[in-house]
Amino acid sequence: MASAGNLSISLVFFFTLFSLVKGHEGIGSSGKYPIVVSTWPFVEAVRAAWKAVDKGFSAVDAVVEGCSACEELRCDGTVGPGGSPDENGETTLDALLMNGATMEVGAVAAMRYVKDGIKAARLVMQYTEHTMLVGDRASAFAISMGLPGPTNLSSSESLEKWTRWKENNCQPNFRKNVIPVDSCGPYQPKDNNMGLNNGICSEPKSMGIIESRTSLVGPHNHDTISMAVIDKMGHIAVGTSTNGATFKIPGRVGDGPIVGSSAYADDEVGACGATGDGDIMMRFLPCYQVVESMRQGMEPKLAAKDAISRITRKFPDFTGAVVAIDKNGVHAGACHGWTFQYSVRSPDMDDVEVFTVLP
Ligand code: SD4
Repeated sequence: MASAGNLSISLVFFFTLFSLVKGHEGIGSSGKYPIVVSTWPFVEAVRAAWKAVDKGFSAVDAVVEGCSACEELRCDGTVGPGGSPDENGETTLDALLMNGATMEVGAVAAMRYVKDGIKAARLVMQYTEHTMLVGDRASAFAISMGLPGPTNLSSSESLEKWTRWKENNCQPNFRKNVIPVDSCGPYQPKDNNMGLNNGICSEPKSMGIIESRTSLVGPHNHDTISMAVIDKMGHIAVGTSTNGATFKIPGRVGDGPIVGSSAYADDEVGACGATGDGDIMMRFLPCYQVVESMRQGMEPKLAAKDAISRITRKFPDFTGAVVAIDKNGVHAGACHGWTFQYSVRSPDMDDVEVFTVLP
């Protein structure tokens, strides 16, 4: 039988949990900063960013703190090392950092052998005139600038997942219009003319309904962290970190490191973070769209919904979400294909609160 002491501990635990995940309607306003907003219930990551920004660190520093915490925790297996094996069983990282005060951006894409995605993105931003480095060269740069590596980014879970996928004849996968020579490839183009139409002009295929990708991209294999912070000075920064899509074709780069797609920030307006089917989302730059719509006067809620509906008009089966925040700390989310949650910490909250957005 539970003692009175145990009962009160259980009640405290229950109410703490409840207050963390109580599921607000998916729109809110602090009207104050500093503020931290992140995709998904990545509560520890938001706490880490909050700790930094509340102490007076810059928005950029706070975003790096928050996203690094998620990489270390391997949030949901889809951030940092040890998740989302590609067709070869390898884990690679995509990350982006943007300073909305200066519009500086640093990004790394398909980075191998280095586990600190967001820190590598910061090195690109701070120590180069470039915006993005990719693949092995991104790894070499990051290591040369002091990050640990080369490191094997696989984990026993990612290798086990990959082994099961191989045993299932490499299904599902991201290939289309190909014939596998063997069950797991190599693959050859089905039409055998390398996609050319023998010099004959043809009508582009109408968009119609695109085949469903939900077996590849869904609630259980897509949980990028995309975080926005407004610091005490009112400066805004955003960052994204992900190990991308599970069983991707080696070399694939998702929306994570694409500025305007997974995240965007402008001190004059606000910021946006995105998560979901990056191969589709990066064609629409949803976060650039959100910020530009807010610049034109749209409320965050409407701007978020509008950005999502621009995608669903063309890809009705798409899965994804955005969270928008204006420069005054008003935030809102919109999603399609899944229930989306995002986390917020602002001065009027005792701890991180999780907001739920229904499709
Ligand atoms: C990607 N957008 O690589 C990322 C994955 C993701 O929520 O967002 N997961 O496609």
